[in-house]
Amino acid sequence: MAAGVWKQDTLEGLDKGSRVWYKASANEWRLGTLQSSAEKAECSLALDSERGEGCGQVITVQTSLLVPANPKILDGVNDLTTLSYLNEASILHDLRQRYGADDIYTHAGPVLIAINPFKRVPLYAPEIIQHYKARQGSQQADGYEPHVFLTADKAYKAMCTNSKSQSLVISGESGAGKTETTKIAMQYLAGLAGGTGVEGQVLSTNPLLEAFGNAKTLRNNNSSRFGKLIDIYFNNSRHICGALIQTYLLEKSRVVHQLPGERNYHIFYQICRGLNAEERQQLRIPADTLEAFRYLRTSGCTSIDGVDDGADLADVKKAMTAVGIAPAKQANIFQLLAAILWLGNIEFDVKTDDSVTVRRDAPLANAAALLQCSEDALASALSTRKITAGGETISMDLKLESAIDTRDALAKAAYAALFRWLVEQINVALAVGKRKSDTSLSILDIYGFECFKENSFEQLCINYANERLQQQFNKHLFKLEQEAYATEGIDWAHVEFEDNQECVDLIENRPPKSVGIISLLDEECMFPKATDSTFSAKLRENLTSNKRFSYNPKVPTDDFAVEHYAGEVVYSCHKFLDKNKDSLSPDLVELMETSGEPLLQHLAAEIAKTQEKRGSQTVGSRFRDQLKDLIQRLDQTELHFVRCIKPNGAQVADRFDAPLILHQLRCCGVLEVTRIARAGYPTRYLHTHFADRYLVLLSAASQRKLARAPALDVCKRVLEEYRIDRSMFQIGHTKLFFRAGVLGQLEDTWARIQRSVLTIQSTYRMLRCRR
Ligand code: AOV
Ligand code: MG
Repeated sequence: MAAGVWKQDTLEGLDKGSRVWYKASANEWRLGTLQSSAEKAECSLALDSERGEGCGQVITVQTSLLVPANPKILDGVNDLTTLSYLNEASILHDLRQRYGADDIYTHAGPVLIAINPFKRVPLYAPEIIQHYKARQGSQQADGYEPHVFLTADKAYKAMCTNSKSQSLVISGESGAGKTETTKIAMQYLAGLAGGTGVEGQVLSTNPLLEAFGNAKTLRNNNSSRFGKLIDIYFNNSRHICGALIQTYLLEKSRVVHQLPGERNYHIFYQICRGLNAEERQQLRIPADTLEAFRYLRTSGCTSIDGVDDGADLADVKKAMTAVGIAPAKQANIFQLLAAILWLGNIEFDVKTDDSVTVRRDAPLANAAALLQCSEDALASALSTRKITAGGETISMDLKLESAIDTRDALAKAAYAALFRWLVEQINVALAVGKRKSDTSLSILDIYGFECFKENSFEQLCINYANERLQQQFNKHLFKLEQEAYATEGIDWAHVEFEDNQECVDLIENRPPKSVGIISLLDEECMFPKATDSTFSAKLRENLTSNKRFSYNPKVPTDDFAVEHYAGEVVYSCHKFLDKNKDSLSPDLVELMETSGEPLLQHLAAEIAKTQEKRGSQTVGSRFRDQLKDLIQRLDQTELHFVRCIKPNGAQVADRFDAPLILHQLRCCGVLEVTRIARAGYPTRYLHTHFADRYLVLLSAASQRKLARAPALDVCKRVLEEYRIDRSMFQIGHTKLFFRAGVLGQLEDTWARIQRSVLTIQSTYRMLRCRR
């Protein structure tokens, strides 16, 4: 066994008086002091009086439920790899201590852990930015407290030094703090590499995209309902010169429906509350009540504690102006939003033959006026569908459910198109100096893993995205690392990690290799007679052999369950087919195209173009392709991982819900990452590079002797002359592997020699000049 790492986490050598953690229940650890030796199956333990009930109590416990605790001196260390004993209880204890002191950031080796404080913490002042900005070199991070600033700084400086693109991959479950962390990182980069003015525009994208793409969910009052990758570009002098935003699958069903207690997209409430009387009148928005609108009313929640929607509108308008959306265009946008709200209020009357007519009242009149189309055209687009059969086009009356779906489809399509258009506008504005630069720093902020009482197609997509990211995390921090040791023949105790390949396969496998949820869904979407129930039956028929898939045969529903890396989620198949097809009837596109409103007309043209481009590709398979692209792009960069942790489900400050946190730490592999980092050898050199670089450090005699020797001999001699401890390095077939921090002494000496060489050279030049 290499490095003796695992031994340290056993009870070996612990005796009476040793501090230990006792596993009191599945998720609860209690600190105590051994009152007897830990050699027998049971031992006596005095529970620590600092915490919990039963203070000072002495109990008899099973020895198998104990793990060693760290000495007090290690309480609250800022890198988990420095703990002497590495076990869940110790990691949790460390994070608890730090969180209690508002030290929300902690290193787990190469990964930054960020615990959401749910309150303002004094960690982001300009002086603190200055402090990190002053950090020298791309490697040296000693003496700096863990911080997103530090992680962003490392990425930036690595980019400057190696001219290699970097990415910050920020993950964590819904409400864990990804979006805030992204903004903090962007704020740091703007402070570090601003100056061109573009950085202000880059920052402005945040309030804008949040207004249109974030909403209150049961997990997070400001939940991102789209994924976002922002590439920030730098010019030759390494200042921000442009950016490019790519977004992923906006949850558009939210425009027409939200779970009780959730809200629609922020922007709707912002315009209702923030526009002045005159603007509201023009948009036909009633003065006092959002309850007038079905799309805002039915969830029973229209406000968020501590949020002033009206005031936020001012920021959104400012942000729009900053990215070049002029006030006239802004008015168009608001008009379209108001139209969507009125669309939602349109009612249908059912005739005796079950078909419907559109009720001719205020909602229809208002929606038509705002969309700038005739009431008749709108009514007919919502209540009939043209079908072509045998070369003849006939108009068919819709039944109530189809008419409602059509109305909602129009609202969703218009909103989604508006969102895409906004992103486009932002990208045009930010493309300023983009092409002049070859390296970028990208930040990924997607929707976090989520599990509600009811989960649908959207949750499957969101959780699938998280599953892919978890896989990438595993690959970079476990697989590649350990494979490198294996191919180099390094003595290494393999660290097991939770591989989620099976779950990724379950979702994305496709024929001919196999089938997965998306491919089966696509297949069903091609059958005209298929329903959500036939889809559910198909899943059960084909996927039961995958351990990650299950369903409850006793309950007569179309539900199925997926065991995700972060826990089991039960999905309802309801509307899966429709959401995957996402078809928009040509009648609706035509209606939009004939609108007198220029923005809507433009959006209609875009919708038509996109539909043509996508052909029959479904939402699910497009999303799968997008994720594949995303992962490939990230893989080409140097990755920096930030793991956000949600400390409690109530979204409140100063509450450390240990079981919840432990669950997240377990799911995302923090314990294993720390183990690998601690046991690992993060610094590597090819034999030849090491020999070339450090030959000059050898004594003159050794240098002469080894002038023509193989590189490895030089390496060995350097290690020997500098007395590098045998436990601190390993020699691989082509590379040397060092533990963190070992090369400091060699590098210092090397730098000193370089300086004296330079001094000698310049003195020599000076003397020559004088002569
Ligand atoms: P998320 O992005 O991870 O969830 P957010 O970044 O929106 O989560 O964070 C949720 C809330 O936590 C924010 O609105 C803040 O109130 C608070 N918060 C997070 N980080 C900080 C911080 N560093 N300082 C102070 N407050 C913070 V989701 O988008 O739902 O997956 O889909
Ligand atoms: Mg978010």
